[in-house]
Amino acid sequence: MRKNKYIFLLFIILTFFFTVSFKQVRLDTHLKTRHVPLHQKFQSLKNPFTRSLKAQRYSQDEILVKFKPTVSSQFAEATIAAYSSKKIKKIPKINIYQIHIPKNISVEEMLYAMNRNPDIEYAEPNYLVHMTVTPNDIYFEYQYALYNSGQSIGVPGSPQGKDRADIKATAAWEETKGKEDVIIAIIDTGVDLLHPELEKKVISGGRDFVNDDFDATDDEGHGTHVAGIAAADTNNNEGIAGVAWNCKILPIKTLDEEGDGYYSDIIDGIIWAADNEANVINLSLGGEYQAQALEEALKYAYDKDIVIVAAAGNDGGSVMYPAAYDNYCLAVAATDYNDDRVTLINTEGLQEPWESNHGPEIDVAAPGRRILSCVPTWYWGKGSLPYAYSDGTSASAPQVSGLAALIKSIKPWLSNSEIMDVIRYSSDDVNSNEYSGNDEFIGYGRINMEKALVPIKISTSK
Ligand SMILES: [Ca+2]
Ligand SMILES: [Ca+2]
Ligand SMILES: [Ca+2]
Ligand SMILES: [Ca+2]
Repeated sequence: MRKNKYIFLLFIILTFFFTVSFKQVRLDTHLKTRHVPLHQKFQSLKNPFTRSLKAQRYSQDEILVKFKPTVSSQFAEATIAAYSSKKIKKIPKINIYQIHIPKNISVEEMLYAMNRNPDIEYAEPNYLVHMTVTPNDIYFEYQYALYNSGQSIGVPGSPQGKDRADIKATAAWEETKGKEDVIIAIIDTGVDLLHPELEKKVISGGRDFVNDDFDATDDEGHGTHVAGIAAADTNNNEGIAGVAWNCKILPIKTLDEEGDGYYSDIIDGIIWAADNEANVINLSLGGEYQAQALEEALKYAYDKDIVIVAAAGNDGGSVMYPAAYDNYCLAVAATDYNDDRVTLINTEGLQEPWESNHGPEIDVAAPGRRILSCVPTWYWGKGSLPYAYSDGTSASAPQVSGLAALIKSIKPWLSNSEIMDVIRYSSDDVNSNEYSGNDEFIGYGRINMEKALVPIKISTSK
């Protein structure tokens, strides 16, 4: 048997990575009706949402000018004309002129000139206002990891999260929702190819190294959950939002129906992903042991410019393999809805308390507590919706994979190592009180999609 030569290699125990089994948490049909008013309420939240202004994004032929209070309107308008500009309108009450500047001068030059005029209080660009992007997926409000307004995490009675302890997805989606030619390989238990949130996202039936066929259908559930987090069909009025709205999924089954697998299958999966145009590889799995063959497979994929993201593990011990391969992987730890690292202390009282693994190999963290995503349509049986909450660094890693795919979409010229650095250096050092800077618990910090994707951002004045 092919596996014999790898007999010395050890099992990868998937349960390390989703220590807490799926929680249905009443995402069943009776909740559906309750969702209608919530959905409407969510939509109406659009207007007061945080708005952002981008320094590089302002009108190229209009500016706003305020004259000193001693200046008459007549004189103000004559001054505007003297700059070969035209009044568009005067904004009443605050006496600000919106003006059109001539073609032969740039906004910057005009602002420079006008701001030196003693009759003018100030002149500034006419910035564009962007609303943060709120997808219409009906369970988006339960996805605190993407946008946390301090809402109750899940069903009523569940804990309250901290305002904006999230990965800033909505602001990042202004910048990009991803390109269809960017592919995330999900090396896992497979993916439910017929799931309403995934069927349009998978580029093929993928590859199944457990049963040696070309149909990577998920017979366990884990891979479907991971795939949904990274790139569920988004803004389709259904289910959840994925991090990478438009990027595609390449399903690769290397873990069996129990969630276990041989290193040999993981190795096959990594190489197959690398040979089948994956841009990002997500590995929400791991084993305790180093293996040179595994490292070589990672190198093979890395040398093909692929970003490799791996979960750190959930047993509170040292970082597992492959995540611990510093040269090739982004190792992802788990935080919660308060931006705290997941530990045995803050999961006390759970059926299965767990802790995010730690060590110098950790690069970044992402939320891993009560993460809502897809499960196979057969999972709960008839009459229930195919979504579930789950816990673990397995749920953290695909958020990072989704972010890597978005960066690749908008900046295809960046190398894998550059993308990995962008993810590291744009993250928020949310434990700086205790561990300033890069540390072995959350690495550089909880990822911040907005900082990773939006080049310059000026907040609206308070
Ligand atoms: Ca199969
Ligand atoms: Ca959706
Ligand atoms: Ca590392
Ligand atoms: Ca830190």
